[in-house]
Amino acid sequence: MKTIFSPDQLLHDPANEISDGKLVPANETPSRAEIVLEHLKKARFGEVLTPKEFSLTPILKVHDADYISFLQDFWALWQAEGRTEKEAFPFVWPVHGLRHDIVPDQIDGKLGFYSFDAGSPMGEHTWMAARKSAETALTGADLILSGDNSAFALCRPPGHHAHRRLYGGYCFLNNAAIAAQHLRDQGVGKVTVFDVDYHHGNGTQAIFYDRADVQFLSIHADPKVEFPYYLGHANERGLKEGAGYNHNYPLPHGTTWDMWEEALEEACHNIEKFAPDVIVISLGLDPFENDPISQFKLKTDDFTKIGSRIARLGKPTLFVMEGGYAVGDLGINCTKALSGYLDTVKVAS
Ligand code: OKP
Ligand code: ZN
Repeated sequence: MKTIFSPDQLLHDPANEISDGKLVPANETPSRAEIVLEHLKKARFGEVLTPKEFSLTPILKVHDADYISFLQDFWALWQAEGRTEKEAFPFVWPVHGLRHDIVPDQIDGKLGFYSFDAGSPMGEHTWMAARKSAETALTGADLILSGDNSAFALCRPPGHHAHRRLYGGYCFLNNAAIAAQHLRDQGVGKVTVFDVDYHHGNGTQAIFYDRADVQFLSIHADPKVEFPYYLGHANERGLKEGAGYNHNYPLPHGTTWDMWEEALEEACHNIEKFAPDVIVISLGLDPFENDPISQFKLKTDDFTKIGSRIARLGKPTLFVMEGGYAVGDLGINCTKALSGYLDTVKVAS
């Protein structure tokens, strides 16, 4: 299995995030990607490629043009306003009852207009890193299109919380959605996006909610008690043509492998019924028991089992990295998921 990664993805390097009423050290750091890379190399896992360059076209299939312009222009606007802080946070949002049909000119108005949380620091190089992260996912999709049975897009910053025109949850461009859409546009008939991150993939769900050509499934902490709070309930099943193609498996804090596996089996059953041509896995490693911001209890060897079960679906599979913040264990957990997949594929063929 080839890995795709660009060192430019490390340029987004926030010092702090807002959490629990204060500025705390950022969780979504460049070291996350570095440790994964290090472990994959140590395990002689396979070639590591740098992503190809893409025009903005495949990104604009998923995100609105004005949102992309905002991400591109953000740093210049921030500086033009005379701000000297290295990171920006929104603090006012056009929620219920406020207008969201007029985009403000001023940077604070724009930050709130294009975000859904205050927990996602944006800095000088965020756009560059996010774009490279998306191109990493796109390159992975191209490997699948050219016949590779699997690929690992070492995406960072992550993507699954990003909506068409909203950033949040450390996510700016929805890498998995961009890859899935690219697969469709290059002629793949049906794509499944299966999100195993601890947090609900609200952005991916919203992007494909009214579509029958892209199935979305997510196993995550119950939004009643966990971020992103306002999406990810079991009764969200899709709209219009997409009715029946969205599946959420919210689980309580403290969930261990036994409960997680039950949801995994149900999800796999629904994937088999859908019979996708390609599967995109939003690979979050944060269901891990020692993750600093998560409250599931999966162990390192459980990631092997996840990879193995995914392999038994028997479809070309693109792994796209999402969350996972126990940096010391992230490399091993990620490697276990991918080798669990590969070892099972090898036995089967
Ligand atoms: C991104 B991904 C903790 C604040 C958590 C948002 C978490 C985003 C997770 N006090 N803020 O899904 O791993
Ligand atoms: Zn997560």
